[in-house]
Amino acid sequence: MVNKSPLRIGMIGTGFMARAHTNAYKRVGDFFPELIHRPVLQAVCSRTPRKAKAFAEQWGYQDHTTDWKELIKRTDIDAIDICAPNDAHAEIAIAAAKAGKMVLCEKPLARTVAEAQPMVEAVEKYGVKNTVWYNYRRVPAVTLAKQIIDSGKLGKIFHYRTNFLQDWTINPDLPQGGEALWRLDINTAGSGVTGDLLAHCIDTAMWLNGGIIDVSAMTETFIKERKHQLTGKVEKVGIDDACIFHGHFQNGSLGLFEATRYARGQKALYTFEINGEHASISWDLHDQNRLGYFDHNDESIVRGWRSIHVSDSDQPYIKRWWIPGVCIGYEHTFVHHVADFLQSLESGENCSPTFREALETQKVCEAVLESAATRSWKDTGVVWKG
Ligand code: SOE
Repeated sequence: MVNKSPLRIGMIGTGFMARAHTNAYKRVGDFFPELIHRPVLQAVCSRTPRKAKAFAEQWGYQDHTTDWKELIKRTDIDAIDICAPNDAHAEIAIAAAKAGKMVLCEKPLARTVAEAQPMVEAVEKYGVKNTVWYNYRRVPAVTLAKQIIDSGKLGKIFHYRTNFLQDWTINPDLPQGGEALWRLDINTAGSGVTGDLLAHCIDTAMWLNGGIIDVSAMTETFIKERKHQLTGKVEKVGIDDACIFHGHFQNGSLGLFEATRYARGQKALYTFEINGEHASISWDLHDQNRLGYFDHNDESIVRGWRSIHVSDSDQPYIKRWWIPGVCIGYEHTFVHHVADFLQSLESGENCSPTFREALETQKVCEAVLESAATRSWKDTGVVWKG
């Protein structure tokens, strides 16, 4: 590492997201060689000693521990990456900020707004760099959608329609809780699809189309009771299995959002379509390198939906990778996020979404859950500067 400034990472967690982030730390220097900072895999933490050791050996962390507090105290760590379940985010993030560490937190920021608020205050009070891993913003086609919208090509926006559909919890015999299934346990996760899936849709939507000001929602829990992994008892399921809401954006457009884990056949079908006065855009995670684009200004005889293969060097992030026309994938979104984070250390800018921006997504999630519980419209209280 010639003339590079190490950014020593303390990773908390060893699951799917810890792998995705670690891969990004390892790859970023090769593909963004001009960046001054280079991640160094300093130490990884898991409550299970065997997992901590195995993860460190497999992914190349220099050290491992079972105690996140010890990790945060270490003077040879610059940044804490929180890939632990949602109920651990607040305590770890606040302690890390107090210790002067940068904090990169997996989404959603927290379980509730009340939990998220002091996290924002802590990173701002202690002046530490922070970001939340809403990775889909950094799919090149999604970033291109942002550029097109910001250029004004769509004109006035009327509609924002989005889905995140999965099918992995249909089986009623699936237990809740424990290491693999904490997303089904209300105490650990905070909510079901609203915090896990709609949070992505809301983050992308507000980034592309501005703040969501009010919502009217319904949620459903299809399987009412499941055995809990930790207690062995059949317990009430507290999470939302499905959630549908609509609402108004600050710019006057209408939003329609749906997420479920009960769409048989859909594994991670995240889609959005945006309809403007002059043009429309559509995107689909299952075909993530393509962006649908319809321009009403096209000559009428050739007017129609274009399917733009976002793989050319003048499109976002693409020149970093291979040759025009070949594809990149899911893992690259995390590499792009790390690259932008490292760039923000050089420029002094924030790396979006910051904790403060992610708090706005949290407010929408909470308003959605409250609206569903009370069967009434709720103002979100979102402050969106965009
Ligand atoms: C849930 O299955 C999940 O892994 C989410 O937690 C992620 O945030 C989403 O990107 C894919 O689905």
